[in-house]
Amino acid sequence: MSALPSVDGFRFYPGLLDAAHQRAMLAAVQAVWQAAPPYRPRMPKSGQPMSVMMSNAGRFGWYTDKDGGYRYIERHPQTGRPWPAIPAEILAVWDMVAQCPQVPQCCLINLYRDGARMGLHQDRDEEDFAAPVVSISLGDEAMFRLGGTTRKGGTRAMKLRSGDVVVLGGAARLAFHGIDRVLAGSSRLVPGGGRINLTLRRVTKAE
Ligand code: MD6
Ligand code: FE
Repeated sequence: MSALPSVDGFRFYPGLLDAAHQRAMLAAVQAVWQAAPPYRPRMPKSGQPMSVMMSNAGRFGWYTDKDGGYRYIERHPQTGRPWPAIPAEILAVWDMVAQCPQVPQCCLINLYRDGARMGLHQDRDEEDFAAPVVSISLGDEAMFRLGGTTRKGGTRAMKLRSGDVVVLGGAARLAFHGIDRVLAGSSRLVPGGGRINLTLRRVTKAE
């Protein structure tokens, strides 16, 4: 990638996970889905369904619906059960790159199929932005867009491939970002096709 965004605290680890690690990560995600099936969250106010399907692991799960808005909840919205624990192989990636002594409290699992995308947003539903957000991409390639900390100003597009890891920390913790599109059929990792993105984060202030 020639022109990387120069936002302080943005780190890119292309190909950090090799094929064997990607397969292990996929198996871990599939085990989480067994206990916590992916669902389609709805946007606040409009109630419009998101195109991305979601589930979570960890104490807290990110969620949105028409009346409650963006928030963290401690139980799966359909099963009512607590979220499964974050799998060890996923925690290991945080330990490698986060440069943060605390453990992540949420692993949001996004599943992109059938033209799903994600508009430009900031991750700001957490109590504290001191800890970074660590993002792991699996399966089909995607065009990721990264901007600054306001909606004004330029953005950069970069391709995220299976096994790539991105960290938004420091000033980049509140950078705008999104997924413009997923390149369907660019990977054979995910059965049935598609892209999986895992984001690891802290939710509450340090105890
Ligand atoms: C995605 N990623 O890659 C969406 N958030 O599917 C995110 O929304 C994201 O990549 C926070 C930090 C890194 C990310
Ligand atoms: Fe995000």
